[in-house]
Amino acid sequence: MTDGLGNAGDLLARLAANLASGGVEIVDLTHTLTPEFPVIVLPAEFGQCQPFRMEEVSRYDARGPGWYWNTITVSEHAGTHFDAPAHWISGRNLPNATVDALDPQTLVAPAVVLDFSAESAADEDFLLTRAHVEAWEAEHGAIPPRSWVLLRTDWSRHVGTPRYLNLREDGAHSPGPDADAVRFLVEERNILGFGTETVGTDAGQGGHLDPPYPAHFILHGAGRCGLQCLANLDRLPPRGALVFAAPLKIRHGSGSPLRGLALVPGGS
Ligand code: 23J
Ligand code: MN
Repeated sequence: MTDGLGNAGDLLARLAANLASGGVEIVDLTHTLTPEFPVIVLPAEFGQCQPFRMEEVSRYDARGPGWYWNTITVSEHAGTHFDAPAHWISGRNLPNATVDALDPQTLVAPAVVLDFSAESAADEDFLLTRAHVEAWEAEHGAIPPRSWVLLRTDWSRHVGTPRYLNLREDGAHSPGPDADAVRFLVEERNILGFGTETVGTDAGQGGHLDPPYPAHFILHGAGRCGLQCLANLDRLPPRGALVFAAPLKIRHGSGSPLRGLALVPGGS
């Protein structure tokens, strides 16, 4: 099989050799899943996300002398995780919209990284607009179709501090995209999905935008996916990373915790 880039078998052999030599490096996009890892807090009238739980079954003891294992209880939307289109009402009638039905082809895809960390440090409610995306493209080139668009805010550095959720009486304050930016990415750039370092693909105050939670509403209504609580986006190039983001195959699942990985050119 050829792919326009040469022989695909040879490509994989060269990839394996580059992984062994460090010519290609693997960046872990995943936070460690703990009971303390912050989960999204919705307005009090709604059902809430539960934190991760882990219960020991045995640890080389009377309950199992030669083995260690745990039982875990985990929300589909806790820790670094994947949002499938069926997560939102706008995607409820789409085909293959739950995690078990996603086309595996969508689980490995190129990524672009839009660095708006400075803007997010200056404004905790920073909203990414279409103009911001176009300015990024003027510098780095057009976003390729079927890409993940990852918004770097450096918010992952706040994990373990109150600043991560940044909750106040009026709700959470954290950066995210506005509706026009998401529409542009979906309709004019045909992206696979949108990923963030924060607990949601939407801004903390995204419930007050039009439509409410525009990233969720527009992405999932168009059959696109989300990634949240990503780590190490500061270690990715603006373009050229290849992301492996495969959710658990939960029957009819709306999302899933994830071990996200990115392949990047090494030696940087
Ligand atoms: C449910 C309701 C609102 C939001 C979310 C979940 C998430 O961010 C999520 O984890 O998908 S904003
Ligand atoms: Mn989610």
